[in-house]
Amino acid sequence: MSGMKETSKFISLILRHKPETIGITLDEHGWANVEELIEGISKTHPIDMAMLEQIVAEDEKQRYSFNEDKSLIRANQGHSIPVDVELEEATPPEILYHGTGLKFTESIDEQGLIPKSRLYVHLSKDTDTALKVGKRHGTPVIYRVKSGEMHKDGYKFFCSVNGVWLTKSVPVKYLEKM
Ligand code: HQG
Repeated sequence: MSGMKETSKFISLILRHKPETIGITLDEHGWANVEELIEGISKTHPIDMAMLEQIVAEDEKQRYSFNEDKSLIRANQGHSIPVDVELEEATPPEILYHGTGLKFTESIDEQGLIPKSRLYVHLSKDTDTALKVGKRHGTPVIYRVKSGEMHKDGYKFFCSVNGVWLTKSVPVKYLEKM
């Protein structure tokens, strides 16, 4: 991994899962203080404001956002710690996709999709993205999610500012293995 890629991965860990690793905290909306973040990260990873700005701007999934004056930064989604990133509730497309690993399918076919360590189940707009997500867990399997029907039945959906669809859980009856 290049220096910058590794620093970016570390930032994701801090802003989504373990801010305590560098002795910082996130506020209720998931914001970290940029100065504190840079100071904490720089103890183990190369980072300065210019590099942080580049990471935020060039991240291929647009994982992070600054506030207006760039004094605060947060991850747009993907958290395991309970923060409210002010997700926008939205009407999902009729079908969304979920990529997972073959090893999880027996359990999913029994229980449906649950968020596991994260706050939400992550859903993808297209099968290409779902395939990439699934490959992170070994042999990929894609489920088609009847999100339109779920929404009609009263389930809430959110779309993060970087375009990831999120929902609390998906019962088996809305799932179809592809
Ligand atoms: C599975 C990455 C057993 C679920 C990606 C998944 C995504 C079950 C795994 C984002 C289950 C959790 C999230 C059940 C769900 N029984 N297993 N009942 N229900 N699972 O990593 O969706 O690069 O927490 O299928 O691109 O893989 O980090 O979630 O396989 O958008 O920005 O439990 O993370 O984005 O794994 O990935 P994860 P995910 P970043």
